[in-house]
Amino acid sequence: MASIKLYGVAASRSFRNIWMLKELGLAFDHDPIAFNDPALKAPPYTDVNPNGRIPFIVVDGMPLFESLAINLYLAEKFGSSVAGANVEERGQISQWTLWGATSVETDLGNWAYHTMFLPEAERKPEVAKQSLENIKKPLAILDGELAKREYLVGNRFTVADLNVAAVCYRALGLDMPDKPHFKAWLAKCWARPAALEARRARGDKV
Ligand SMILES: N[C@@H](CCC(=O)N[C@@H](CS)C(=O)NCC(=O)O)C(=O)O
Repeated sequence: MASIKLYGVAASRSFRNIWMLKELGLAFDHDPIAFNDPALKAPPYTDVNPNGRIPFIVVDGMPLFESLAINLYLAEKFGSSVAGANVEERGQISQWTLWGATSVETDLGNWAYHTMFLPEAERKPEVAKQSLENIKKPLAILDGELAKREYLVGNRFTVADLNVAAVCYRALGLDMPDKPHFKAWLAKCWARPAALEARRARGDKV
């Protein structure tokens, strides 16, 4: 059995990896260090992740950071239908993962920060408005693709769906009647038992 230790409180991007670990049915140790814990910026943590950020993971002695890369690795290492079945599927899985990270994550995060997370005095309505405007186009593209197929790659749930749905977590709270295929896909991904476990780990009442 592999030795797996995940670092990072569940109420952070670490919950993406908790979802994947649960999806794969893997047992793991968990150090729930918080993103604002000063210990994260010093050894021994920086010996494993020099960025001083969470999440990171150590699998059989091999350290890895970047939440979405960790999920790609876990899917490959531990097999199952969530991994790409061939090099074409692996290419498409990388494509969607990088697309999520570059086309959606920053704007959706800024929208959430400036509508929910920052203290009210620090929220900038113009940033929230512009961020929401920016994500309309990529989410419309996703909606269009999901009108043609049930899942992003290979007609089954894969790590591509997991990574993009995880990046789109905050969109669960957005009302988007003009993007029905995206909404239905997002709800379906997040209704998976492993996804619900990950949300409960971060305190969501689901
Ligand atoms: N692209 C990285 C982002 C990592 C990241 O920024 N993590 C946040 C928590 S969700 C963090 O550790 N913030 C603390 C800091 O930046 O000092 C990933 O997906 O893992």
